[in-house]
Amino acid sequence: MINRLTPVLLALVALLAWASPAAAHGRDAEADARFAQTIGGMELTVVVRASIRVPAPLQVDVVAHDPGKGGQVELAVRSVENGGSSTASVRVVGGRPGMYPAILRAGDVGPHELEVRAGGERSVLPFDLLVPSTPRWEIVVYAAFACGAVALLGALASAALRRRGVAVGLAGTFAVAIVVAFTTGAISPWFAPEGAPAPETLTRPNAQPLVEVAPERPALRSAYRLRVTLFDGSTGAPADDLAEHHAALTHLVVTSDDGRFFRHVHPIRTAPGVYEVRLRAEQPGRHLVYAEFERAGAGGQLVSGAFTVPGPDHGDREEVPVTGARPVAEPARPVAGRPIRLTLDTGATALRPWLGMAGHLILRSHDGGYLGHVHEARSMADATAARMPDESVARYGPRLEFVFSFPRPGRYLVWIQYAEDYRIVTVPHVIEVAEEGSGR
Ligand SMILES: [Cu+2]
Repeated sequence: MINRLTPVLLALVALLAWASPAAAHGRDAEADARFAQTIGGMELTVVVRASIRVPAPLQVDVVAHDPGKGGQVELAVRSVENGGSSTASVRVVGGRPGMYPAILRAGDVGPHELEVRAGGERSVLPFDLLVPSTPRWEIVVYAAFACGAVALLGALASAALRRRGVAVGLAGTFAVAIVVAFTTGAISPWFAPEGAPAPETLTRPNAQPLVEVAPERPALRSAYRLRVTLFDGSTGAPADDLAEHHAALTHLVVTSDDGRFFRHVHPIRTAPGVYEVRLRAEQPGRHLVYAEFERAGAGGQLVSGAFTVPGPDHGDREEVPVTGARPVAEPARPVAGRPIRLTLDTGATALRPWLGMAGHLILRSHDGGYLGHVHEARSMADATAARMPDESVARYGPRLEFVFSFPRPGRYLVWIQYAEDYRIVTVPHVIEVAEEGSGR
Protein backbone atom coordinates (compact mmCIF):
# COMPACT_ATOMS: atom_id res chain seq x y z
CA MET A 1 0.00 0.00 0.00
CA ILE A 2 2.86 2.34 0.87
CA ASN A 3 4.18 1.78 -2.67
CA ARG A 4 0.87 2.87 -4.16
CA LEU A 5 0.77 6.00 -2.03
CA THR A 6 4.28 7.12 -2.89
CA PRO A 7 3.39 8.71 -6.26
CA VAL A 8 0.46 10.56 -4.66
CA LEU A 9 2.62 11.94 -1.85
CA LEU A 10 5.41 12.88 -4.26
CA ALA A 11 2.95 14.72 -6.50
CA LEU A 12 1.59 16.69 -3.54
CA VAL A 13 5.07 17.55 -2.26
CA ALA A 14 5.97 18.76 -5.77
CA LEU A 15 2.81 20.90 -5.81
CA LEU A 16 3.71 22.40 -2.43
CA ALA A 17 7.20 23.24 -3.66
CA TRP A 18 5.76 24.96 -6.68
CA ALA A 19 7.31 28.41 -6.93
CA SER A 20 5.04 31.41 -6.48
CA PRO A 21 4.91 34.11 -9.17
CA ALA A 22 7.13 37.15 -8.63
CA ALA A 23 5.53 40.47 -7.75
CA ALA A 24 6.22 43.81 -9.41
CA HIS A 25 8.09 46.50 -7.55
CA GLY A 26 6.32 47.82 -4.49
CA ARG A 27 2.79 47.00 -5.56
CA ASP A 28 0.77 43.85 -5.21
CA ALA A 29 -1.67 42.61 -7.81
CA GLU A 30 -4.67 43.88 -5.88
CA ALA A 31 -3.36 47.45 -5.53
CA ASP A 32 -4.26 50.29 -7.88
CA ALA A 33 -1.52 52.18 -9.75
CA ARG A 34 -1.54 55.96 -9.16
CA PHE A 35 0.00 58.78 -11.14
CA ALA A 36 -0.37 62.39 -10.06
CA GLN A 37 -0.01 64.52 -13.20
CA THR A 38 0.09 68.25 -13.80
CA ILE A 39 -1.18 68.37 -17.36
CA GLY A 40 -3.16 70.77 -19.55
CA GLY A 41 -3.45 73.28 -16.73
CA MET A 42 -5.00 70.67 -14.43
CA GLU A 43 -3.76 68.85 -11.34
CA LEU A 44 -4.90 65.25 -11.70
CA THR A 45 -4.38 61.85 -10.15
CA VAL A 46 -4.86 59.11 -12.72
CA VAL A 47 -5.77 55.86 -10.95
CA VAL A 48 -5.48 52.56 -12.82
CA ARG A 49 -7.74 50.24 -10.87
CA ALA A 50 -6.50 46.74 -10.11
CA SER A 51 -7.97 44.03 -12.35
CA ILE A 52 -8.95 40.63 -11.13
CA ARG A 53 -8.58 38.99 -14.54
CA VAL A 54 -7.75 39.59 -18.19
CA PRO A 55 -9.14 40.10 -20.75
CA ALA A 56 -11.57 42.40 -18.97
CA PRO A 57 -12.65 46.03 -18.76
CA LEU A 58 -10.01 48.19 -17.08
CA GLN A 59 -11.24 51.08 -14.95
CA VAL A 60 -9.15 54.24 -15.00
CA ASP A 61 -10.32 57.07 -12.75
CA VAL A 62 -9.22 60.61 -13.46
CA VAL A 63 -9.31 62.51 -10.17
CA ALA A 64 -9.33 66.23 -10.86
CA HIS A 65 -7.93 68.00 -7.77
CA ASP A 66 -7.55 71.26 -9.61
CA PRO A 67 -9.46 71.10 -12.88
CA GLY A 68 -8.40 74.63 -13.93
CA LYS A 69 -10.44 75.56 -16.98
CA GLY A 70 -11.23 71.89 -17.52
CA GLY A 71 -11.00 70.04 -20.81
CA GLN A 72 -10.85 66.71 -22.52
CA VAL A 73 -8.50 64.08 -21.07
CA GLU A 74 -7.67 61.37 -23.59
CA LEU A 75 -6.54 58.04 -22.19
CA ALA A 76 -4.92 55.13 -24.01
CA VAL A 77 -3.62 51.93 -22.49
CA ARG A 78 -1.20 49.81 -24.47
CA SER A 79 0.49 46.48 -23.85
CA VAL A 80 4.23 46.76 -24.41
CA GLU A 81 4.52 43.08 -25.24
CA ASN A 82 1.79 42.59 -27.82
CA GLY A 83 0.79 46.16 -28.70
CA GLY A 84 -2.88 45.58 -27.87
CA SER A 85 -4.45 48.93 -26.99
CA SER A 86 -7.65 50.57 -25.94
CA THR A 87 -8.73 54.21 -25.59
CA ALA A 88 -11.27 56.31 -23.72
CA SER A 89 -11.73 59.92 -22.77
CA VAL A 90 -13.30 61.97 -20.02
CA ARG A 91 -14.41 65.58 -20.04
CA VAL A 92 -13.22 67.37 -16.91
CA VAL A 93 -15.53 70.26 -16.12
CA GLY A 94 -13.77 73.55 -15.40
CA GLY A 95 -13.87 74.49 -11.73
CA ARG A 96 -15.43 71.20 -10.72
CA PRO A 97 -13.01 68.96 -8.82
CA GLY A 98 -14.07 65.33 -8.67
CA MET A 99 -13.57 61.82 -9.89
CA TYR A 100 -14.13 61.18 -13.57
CA PRO A 101 -14.25 57.43 -14.37
CA ALA A 102 -13.32 55.89 -17.72
CA ILE A 103 -13.51 52.30 -18.88
CA LEU A 104 -10.78 50.89 -21.10
CA ARG A 105 -9.90 47.30 -21.89
CA ALA A 106 -7.04 45.11 -20.72
CA GLY A 107 -6.21 42.09 -22.84
CA ASP A 108 -3.08 40.82 -21.17
CA VAL A 109 -0.92 41.03 -18.08
CA GLY A 110 2.62 42.44 -18.17
CA PRO A 111 4.26 45.79 -18.89
CA HIS A 112 1.87 48.46 -20.15
CA GLU A 113 1.89 52.14 -20.97
CA LEU A 114 -0.83 54.57 -20.08
CA GLU A 115 -0.92 57.60 -22.34
CA VAL A 116 -2.58 60.71 -20.95
CA ARG A 117 -3.26 63.67 -23.25
CA ALA A 118 -4.79 67.02 -22.28
CA GLY A 119 -4.41 70.61 -23.40
CA GLY A 120 -1.85 69.75 -26.09
CA GLU A 121 0.39 67.88 -23.62
CA ARG A 122 1.13 64.18 -23.67
CA SER A 123 2.44 61.93 -20.91
CA VAL A 124 3.30 58.25 -21.24
CA LEU A 125 3.31 56.36 -17.95
CA PRO A 126 4.72 52.84 -17.63
CA PHE A 127 3.01 50.39 -15.30
CA ASP A 128 2.71 46.66 -14.80
CA LEU A 129 -0.70 45.16 -15.25
CA LEU A 130 -0.97 42.41 -12.65
CA VAL A 131 -3.73 39.95 -11.94
CA PRO A 132 -3.89 38.14 -8.62
CA SER A 133 -3.07 34.46 -8.97
CA THR A 134 -4.56 31.60 -6.97
CA PRO A 135 -2.30 30.85 -3.99
CA ARG A 136 -0.49 27.56 -4.44
CA TRP A 137 -1.79 26.11 -1.16
CA GLU A 138 -5.30 26.52 -2.57
CA ILE A 139 -4.30 24.59 -5.69
CA VAL A 140 -2.84 21.84 -3.47
CA VAL A 141 -6.08 21.65 -1.50
CA TYR A 142 -8.15 21.37 -4.70
CA ALA A 143 -5.76 18.78 -6.16
CA ALA A 144 -5.86 16.71 -2.96
CA PHE A 145 -9.66 16.80 -2.88
CA ALA A 146 -9.84 15.81 -6.55
CA CYS A 147 -7.37 13.00 -5.92
CA GLY A 148 -9.41 11.87 -2.89
CA ALA A 149 -12.64 11.89 -4.89
CA VAL A 150 -11.15 9.73 -7.65
CA ALA A 151 -9.68 7.32 -5.06
CA LEU A 152 -13.03 7.08 -3.25
CA LEU A 153 -14.93 6.29 -6.46
CA GLY A 154 -12.26 3.75 -7.38
CA ALA A 155 -12.46 2.13 -3.93
CA LEU A 156 -16.26 1.88 -4.14
CA ALA A 157 -16.10 0.40 -7.64
CA SER A 158 -13.42 -2.10 -6.54
CA ALA A 159 -15.49 -3.10 -3.52
CA ALA A 160 -18.52 -3.66 -5.77
CA LEU A 161 -16.35 -5.85 -7.99
CA ARG A 162 -15.11 -7.68 -4.86
CA ARG A 163 -11.50 -6.70 -5.50
CA ARG A 164 -10.68 -6.29 -1.87
CA GLY A 165 -6.95 -5.52 -2.14
CA VAL A 166 -7.43 -2.72 -4.65
CA ALA A 167 -10.35 -1.29 -2.66
CA VAL A 168 -8.29 -1.13 0.53
CA GLY A 169 -5.38 0.55 -1.30
CA LEU A 170 -7.63 3.18 -2.86
CA ALA A 171 -9.37 3.78 0.46
CA GLY A 172 -5.93 4.45 1.94
CA THR A 173 -5.15 6.90 -0.87
CA PHE A 174 -8.48 8.62 -0.20
CA ALA A 175 -7.64 8.99 3.50
CA VAL A 176 -4.18 10.42 2.76
CA ALA A 177 -5.57 12.88 0.21
CA ILE A 178 -8.19 14.14 2.66
CA VAL A 179 -5.59 14.54 5.43
CA VAL A 180 -3.29 16.46 3.04
CA ALA A 181 -6.16 18.73 1.90
CA PHE A 182 -7.26 19.60 5.43
CA THR A 183 -3.71 19.96 6.77
CA THR A 184 -2.68 22.25 3.92
CA GLY A 185 -5.81 24.35 4.40
CA ALA A 186 -5.29 24.51 8.15
CA ILE A 187 -1.65 25.60 8.00
CA SER A 188 -2.15 27.98 5.02
CA PRO A 189 -2.24 31.11 7.25
CA TRP A 190 1.42 30.47 8.04
CA PHE A 191 2.50 30.44 4.41
CA ALA A 192 4.09 33.69 3.21
CA PRO A 193 1.51 35.73 1.31
CA GLU A 194 2.08 35.35 -2.39
CA GLY A 195 2.37 38.30 -4.68
CA ALA A 196 3.47 40.47 -1.75
CA PRO A 197 6.19 42.95 -2.69
CA ALA A 198 9.63 41.44 -2.25
CA PRO A 199 11.76 43.18 0.39
CA GLU A 200 13.53 46.07 -1.29
CA THR A 201 17.15 45.48 -2.07
CA LEU A 202 18.94 48.66 -3.02
CA THR A 203 21.41 47.59 -5.64
CA ARG A 204 21.02 50.29 -8.29
CA PRO A 205 22.95 53.55 -8.39
CA ASN A 206 20.99 56.79 -7.96
CA ALA A 207 19.84 58.55 -11.11
CA GLN A 208 21.86 61.58 -12.23
CA PRO A 209 19.46 64.52 -12.47
CA LEU A 210 19.54 67.60 -14.67
CA VAL A 211 17.08 70.35 -13.70
CA GLU A 212 16.52 72.84 -16.53
CA VAL A 213 14.23 75.75 -17.26
CA ALA A 214 13.17 76.82 -20.76
CA PRO A 215 13.54 79.66 -21.47
CA GLU A 216 16.52 79.97 -19.14
CA ARG A 217 15.22 83.26 -17.71
CA PRO A 218 11.43 83.15 -17.93
CA ALA A 219 9.79 86.53 -18.45
CA LEU A 220 7.40 87.74 -15.76
CA ARG A 221 3.79 86.71 -16.46
CA SER A 222 4.81 84.26 -19.17
CA ALA A 223 4.80 80.48 -19.40
CA TYR A 224 7.92 78.39 -19.00
CA ARG A 225 8.85 74.72 -18.82
CA LEU A 226 10.68 72.97 -16.04
CA ARG A 227 12.40 69.80 -17.10
CA VAL A 228 14.01 67.07 -15.01
CA THR A 229 16.16 64.71 -17.09
CA LEU A 230 17.34 61.57 -15.35
CA PHE A 231 20.18 59.44 -16.63
CA ASP A 232 22.39 56.65 -15.43
CA GLY A 233 25.81 57.98 -14.53
CA SER A 234 27.73 54.91 -15.66
CA THR A 235 26.02 54.25 -19.00
CA GLY A 236 24.70 57.71 -19.89
CA ALA A 237 21.41 56.05 -20.84
CA PRO A 238 18.12 57.56 -19.62
CA ALA A 239 17.17 56.41 -16.11
CA ASP A 240 13.66 55.37 -17.00
CA ASP A 241 12.92 52.99 -14.15
CA LEU A 242 11.22 55.27 -11.65
CA ALA A 243 8.99 53.57 -9.12
CA GLU A 244 5.61 54.89 -8.09
CA HIS A 245 6.56 57.04 -5.10
CA HIS A 246 3.75 58.63 -3.07
CA ALA A 247 1.35 58.19 -6.00
CA ALA A 248 3.59 59.88 -8.59
CA LEU A 249 6.76 59.27 -10.54
CA THR A 250 8.19 62.68 -9.68
CA HIS A 251 7.13 65.40 -7.27
CA LEU A 252 8.29 68.94 -7.89
CA VAL A 253 8.15 71.85 -5.48
CA VAL A 254 8.85 75.31 -6.91
CA THR A 255 9.05 78.32 -4.59
CA SER A 256 10.13 81.89 -5.10
CA ASP A 257 12.89 83.10 -2.79
CA ASP A 258 10.38 85.06 -0.72
CA GLY A 259 7.94 82.14 -0.60
CA ARG A 260 5.10 84.07 -2.22
CA PHE A 261 5.13 81.66 -5.13
CA PHE A 262 4.60 78.01 -4.22
CA ARG A 263 3.67 75.11 -6.47
CA HIS A 264 3.67 71.42 -5.72
CA VAL A 265 3.27 69.75 -9.11
CA HIS A 266 3.77 66.41 -10.83
CA PRO A 267 5.66 66.54 -14.13
CA ILE A 268 4.49 64.51 -17.08
CA ARG A 269 6.77 61.92 -18.66
CA THR A 270 7.47 63.30 -22.15
CA ALA A 271 10.23 60.82 -23.08
CA PRO A 272 12.16 58.03 -21.33
CA GLY A 273 13.74 59.60 -18.23
CA VAL A 274 12.36 63.07 -19.06
CA TYR A 275 9.78 64.77 -16.83
CA GLU A 276 8.34 68.19 -17.69
CA VAL A 277 5.87 70.63 -16.27
CA ARG A 278 4.45 73.88 -17.67
CA LEU A 279 4.28 76.78 -15.23
CA ARG A 280 3.74 80.53 -15.29
CA ALA A 281 6.15 83.10 -13.89
CA GLU A 282 4.09 85.07 -11.38
CA GLN A 283 6.82 86.50 -9.17
CA PRO A 284 10.11 88.18 -10.05
CA GLY A 285 13.31 86.99 -8.42
CA ARG A 286 15.16 83.82 -7.67
CA HIS A 287 13.17 80.56 -7.62
CA LEU A 288 14.12 77.26 -6.04
CA VAL A 289 13.21 73.88 -7.50
CA TYR A 290 13.16 70.59 -5.60
CA ALA A 291 12.43 67.28 -7.27
CA GLU A 292 11.62 64.13 -5.34
CA PHE A 293 11.56 60.70 -6.98
CA GLU A 294 12.65 57.11 -6.48
CA ARG A 295 14.51 54.95 -8.92
CA ALA A 296 13.49 51.29 -8.57
CA GLY A 297 16.12 49.54 -6.49
CA ALA A 298 17.96 52.78 -5.67
CA GLY A 299 15.85 54.47 -2.95
CA GLY A 300 14.42 57.97 -2.80
CA GLN A 301 16.24 61.08 -4.03
CA LEU A 302 15.76 64.79 -3.46
CA VAL A 303 17.49 67.05 -5.95
CA SER A 304 17.38 70.81 -6.33
CA GLY A 305 17.94 73.56 -8.83
CA ALA A 306 17.36 77.30 -9.17
CA PHE A 307 16.42 79.88 -11.78
CA THR A 308 15.61 83.57 -11.89
CA VAL A 309 12.63 85.47 -13.22
CA PRO A 310 13.96 88.93 -14.13
CA GLY A 311 11.97 91.82 -12.70
CA PRO A 312 11.87 94.63 -10.17
CA ASP A 313 13.26 93.69 -6.76
CA HIS A 314 10.74 94.13 -3.97
CA GLY A 315 13.37 93.98 -1.28
CA ASP A 316 12.87 92.22 1.99
CA ARG A 317 9.09 92.08 2.24
CA GLU A 318 6.98 89.68 4.25
CA GLU A 319 7.29 86.26 2.67
CA VAL A 320 4.22 84.13 2.84
CA PRO A 321 0.80 85.76 2.81
CA VAL A 322 -0.83 84.07 5.78
CA THR A 323 -4.62 83.91 5.49
CA GLY A 324 -7.48 81.75 6.72
CA ALA A 325 -6.92 78.84 9.08
CA ARG A 326 -3.64 78.95 10.98
CA PRO A 327 -1.84 75.91 12.30
CA VAL A 328 -1.08 75.83 16.01
CA ALA A 329 2.43 74.85 17.07
CA GLU A 330 3.12 73.00 20.30
CA PRO A 331 5.37 74.04 21.94
CA ALA A 332 4.49 77.57 20.83
CA ARG A 333 8.21 78.45 20.62
CA PRO A 334 9.77 75.55 18.73
CA VAL A 335 13.37 74.64 19.47
CA ALA A 336 15.78 73.18 16.93
CA GLY A 337 16.29 69.42 17.18
CA ARG A 338 13.17 68.82 19.28
CA PRO A 339 9.91 67.56 17.80
CA ILE A 340 7.04 70.00 17.49
CA ARG A 341 3.41 69.18 16.87
CA LEU A 342 1.64 71.30 14.30
CA THR A 343 -2.15 71.06 14.34
CA LEU A 344 -4.46 72.56 11.75
CA ASP A 345 -8.20 72.72 12.20
CA THR A 346 -9.41 72.63 8.59
CA GLY A 347 -13.04 73.07 9.57
CA ALA A 348 -13.90 70.34 7.06
CA THR A 349 -14.90 66.77 7.88
CA ALA A 350 -14.67 65.37 4.33
CA LEU A 351 -10.96 65.36 3.66
CA ARG A 352 -9.82 62.85 1.09
CA PRO A 353 -6.40 61.30 0.75
CA TRP A 354 -4.12 63.10 -1.69
CA LEU A 355 -0.92 61.31 -2.69
CA GLY A 356 -1.92 58.66 -0.20
CA MET A 357 -2.07 60.96 2.84
CA ALA A 358 -4.58 63.12 4.70
CA GLY A 359 -2.13 66.01 4.54
CA HIS A 360 1.35 67.09 3.55
CA LEU A 361 3.62 69.53 5.32
CA ILE A 362 6.31 71.04 3.13
CA LEU A 363 8.85 73.27 4.82
CA ARG A 364 11.75 75.28 3.51
CA SER A 365 14.50 77.05 5.36
CA HIS A 366 14.53 80.80 4.74
CA ASP A 367 17.65 80.60 2.57
CA GLY A 368 16.28 77.64 0.60
CA GLY A 369 19.12 75.36 1.55
CA TYR A 370 16.81 72.89 3.24
CA LEU A 371 13.50 71.34 2.19
CA GLY A 372 11.49 68.97 4.34
CA HIS A 373 8.37 66.95 3.56
CA VAL A 374 6.28 65.42 6.33
CA HIS A 375 3.07 63.43 6.21
CA GLU A 376 0.01 63.83 8.37
CA ALA A 377 0.60 61.86 11.55
CA ARG A 378 -2.63 59.89 11.84
CA SER A 379 -2.83 58.93 8.16
CA MET A 380 0.70 57.51 8.11
CA ALA A 381 -0.57 54.15 9.35
CA ASP A 382 -2.78 53.83 6.26
CA ALA A 383 0.24 54.14 4.02
CA THR A 384 2.34 51.48 5.70
CA ALA A 385 0.31 48.96 3.74
CA ALA A 386 1.29 48.35 0.13
CA ARG A 387 -2.01 49.88 -0.91
CA MET A 388 -2.83 53.57 -0.92
CA PRO A 389 -6.07 54.78 0.65
CA ASP A 390 -8.69 55.47 -1.98
CA GLU A 391 -9.63 59.02 -3.03
CA SER A 392 -13.27 58.01 -3.31
CA VAL A 393 -13.56 57.79 0.48
CA ALA A 394 -13.60 61.03 2.49
CA ARG A 395 -12.15 59.67 5.69
CA TYR A 396 -10.12 62.44 7.33
CA GLY A 397 -10.64 65.69 9.14
CA PRO A 398 -11.31 68.13 10.54
CA ARG A 399 -7.97 68.20 12.39
CA LEU A 400 -4.65 67.50 10.72
CA GLU A 401 -1.58 66.83 12.81
CA PHE A 402 2.09 66.90 11.87
CA VAL A 403 5.11 66.08 14.00
CA PHE A 404 8.48 67.39 12.93
CA SER A 405 11.89 68.32 14.29
CA PHE A 406 13.48 71.33 12.64
CA PRO A 407 17.19 70.64 12.21
CA ARG A 408 18.54 74.17 12.81
CA PRO A 409 17.26 77.38 14.37
CA GLY A 410 15.92 80.03 12.02
CA ARG A 411 12.96 81.10 9.99
CA TYR A 412 11.08 78.41 8.05
CA LEU A 413 8.45 78.81 5.37
CA VAL A 414 5.77 76.16 5.77
CA TRP A 415 2.95 74.97 3.52
CA ILE A 416 0.27 72.53 4.63
CA GLN A 417 -1.63 70.82 1.81
CA TYR A 418 -4.73 68.65 1.90
CA ALA A 419 -7.66 67.72 -0.32
CA GLU A 420 -11.02 69.06 0.78
CA ASP A 421 -13.50 67.07 -1.23
CA TYR A 422 -10.91 66.54 -4.03
CA ARG A 423 -9.86 70.21 -4.17
CA ILE A 424 -6.33 70.87 -2.97
CA VAL A 425 -6.03 73.51 -0.27
CA THR A 426 -2.64 75.07 0.50
CA VAL A 427 -2.15 76.82 3.84
CA PRO A 428 1.07 78.85 4.04
CA HIS A 429 2.69 79.59 7.38
CA VAL A 430 5.95 80.86 8.89
CA ILE A 431 7.66 79.25 11.88
CA GLU A 432 10.53 80.73 13.87
CA VAL A 433 12.71 78.04 15.40
CA ALA A 434 14.88 79.00 18.36
CA GLU A 435 18.25 77.62 19.31
CA GLU A 436 18.27 75.04 22.05
CA GLY A 437 19.10 76.57 25.43
CA SER A 438 18.23 80.09 24.26
CA GLY A 439 16.16 80.51 27.41
CA ARG A 440 12.70 80.39 25.88
CU1 LIG B 1 3.86 65.55 -4.94
